[in-house]
Amino acid sequence: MNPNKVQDPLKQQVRKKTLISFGAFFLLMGLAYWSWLRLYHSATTSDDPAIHAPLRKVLDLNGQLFQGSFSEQKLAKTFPVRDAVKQVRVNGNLGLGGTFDTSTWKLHLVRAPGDTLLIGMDEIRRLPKTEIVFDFKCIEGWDQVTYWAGVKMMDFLKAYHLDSLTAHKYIGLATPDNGYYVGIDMPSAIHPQTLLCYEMNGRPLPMNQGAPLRLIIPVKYGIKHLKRIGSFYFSDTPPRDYWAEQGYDYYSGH
Ligand SMILES: Nc1nc2c(c(=O)[nH]1)N[C@H]1C(S)=C(S)[C@@H](COP(=O)(O)O)O[C@H]1N2
Ligand SMILES: [Mo]
Repeated sequence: MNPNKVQDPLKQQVRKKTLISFGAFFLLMGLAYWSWLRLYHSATTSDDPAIHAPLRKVLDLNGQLFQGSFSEQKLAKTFPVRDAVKQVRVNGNLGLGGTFDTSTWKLHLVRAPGDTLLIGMDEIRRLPKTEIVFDFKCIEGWDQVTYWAGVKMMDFLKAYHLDSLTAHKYIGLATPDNGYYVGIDMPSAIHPQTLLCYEMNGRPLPMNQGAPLRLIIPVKYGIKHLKRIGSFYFSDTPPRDYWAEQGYDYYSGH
């Protein structure tokens, strides 16, 4: 070592720290670039070719967290019948236009592509009847306590030996003219308070409230309570949903 060159221990320490800092900085930059490269070159998902698999995972996790915010057991609050309003608000008439004959109506239940069951109203009325009084909430900001009756979705599916179809991720419903349509995640569809509903305030559903059969799904906002069900099908990908296509939340739970 050159004896003339006096080594200043403080300077040495500063140099060492500077080197470590630079090293750490480049390492992190490298790591960030590598992560980006991996994401960029990762496969896109079959659901949506624009979404790379790792991002899809984050979206799926968000969906699961959202759906996890209620369990099958968690019930919407119910009320005594006397609390229900007598004048029930009518909101939304998409898919309810034109002349419509409830007497010739049949539910088109698509068990699988090309395998559709036609079910009449008298058959549905013969199934066990369930009533519910709950606070119906519309995303427009109003709510009202209303009284409905029909067959529980799960009782209906069991009666037609369709319970195995609940392995699918979604159900899709549409009005007979396909003017209004919704997609429902399976846990909400088979939630114990979800009804295929044919009565309001103890009387058959009025035409503008979905006669002869509508969905009542208390864990969701009003947009999902499709009036005048025409077709009903099962799917593993999210079925088309009228308001989701306009930018509203697909799940619309509360
Ligand atoms: N066929 C059909 N169902 C529908 C709608 C609609 O426009 N068409 N509107 C939805 C909305 S936004 C709400 S708030 C509820 C209102 O139900 P009600 O008219 O029985 O109060 O129906 C839902 N179901
Ligand atoms: Mo609504």
